[in-house]
Amino acid sequence: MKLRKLTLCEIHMKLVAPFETSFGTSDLRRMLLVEVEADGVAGWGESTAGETPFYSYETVETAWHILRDYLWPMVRGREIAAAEVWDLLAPVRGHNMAKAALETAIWDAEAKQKNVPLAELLGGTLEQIPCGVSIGIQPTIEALVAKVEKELAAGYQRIKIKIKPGCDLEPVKALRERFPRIRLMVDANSAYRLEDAPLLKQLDAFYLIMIEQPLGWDDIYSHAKLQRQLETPICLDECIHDTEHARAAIETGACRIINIKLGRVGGHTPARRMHDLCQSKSIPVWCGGMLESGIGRAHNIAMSSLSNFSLPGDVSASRRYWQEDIIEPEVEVSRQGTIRIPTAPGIGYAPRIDRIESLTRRREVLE
Ligand code: OSB
Ligand code: MG
Repeated sequence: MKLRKLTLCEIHMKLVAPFETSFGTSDLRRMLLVEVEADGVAGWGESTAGETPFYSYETVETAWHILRDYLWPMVRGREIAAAEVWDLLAPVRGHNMAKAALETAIWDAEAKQKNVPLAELLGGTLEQIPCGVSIGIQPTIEALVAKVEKELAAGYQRIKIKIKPGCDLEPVKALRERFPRIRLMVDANSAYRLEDAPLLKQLDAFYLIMIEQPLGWDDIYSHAKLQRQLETPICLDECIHDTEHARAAIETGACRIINIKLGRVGGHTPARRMHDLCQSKSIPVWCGGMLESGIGRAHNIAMSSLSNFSLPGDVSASRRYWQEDIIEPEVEVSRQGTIRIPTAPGIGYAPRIDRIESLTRRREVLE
């Protein structure tokens, strides 16, 4: 495919409810969408960079700069296949969210050009994927219990709650008393230190399926020390930016599960390599979420069709995030808590161009 044009577009969308994590609260999302034109076919991608540099160092601003000034010039006008893009972008260190926006858009374009679903082009074999939900920190235990009740009634297969120091043992204990049998996990987003091991050890009493990223965002070594002290499996998110990090974490025993996010690892090619490595080492993976619009969500669904995505991901219905999404149809979850992999070509959900235009605050066309 020859890549001819890249459109960067920043949209603003308000979440149906604010989402609180240990690093802050998200309410109005700023999202960078990209549309690539390859031989007359449009492919869409989303950078999951946030408004602030608190989950990772990337933001909408850095992603825009890196895409316009470095990544697009590396591929512009070239005749390439989607599977070659990741390696071409290698001279830029890091900035995986910026890379993923472009790389995933090119995969969408290639799948559309070949008239196959993206999941199939990636080698995915699952026809439907198991879904969980990620619930932000709630003002009260009652509010939390009510939220969990609602998500379980909707069919979701596992519940993840966000924790932070001072808001950890109590909510977990309350949920375990109320829901003794559900698949429950917590995500600390790097809010603890190795010295907190005795506190984290107390979580073992609640047979969580995992504790996600308790320690430093870039600190695999301390997680290895912590995992030796815990029965609960550690799942790494923030720490794992590429396949070599995954290998280091697995071989040092820093985690027993890995959360794969397209933005954090840089796109479908690196995500698939990480998936394959984990599979060869019997480490299950699941697809993380970044409060994406329908475009990013559709890419998450396609990626989750790979066979080692055996645990429910943070990929849930559009309506949990948005009054109205930017894709048609919206993402829906069955009563069994699954999403069916779409069969239409590419990401399989059509971008609603008029709606995207009305949400756009900034746009730049690069040729
Ligand atoms: O750590 O998984 C995370 C949202 C923003 C940043 C980081 C994380 C999250 C979530 C939300 O947990 C997952 C979702 O999209 O529902
Ligand atoms: Mg996480």
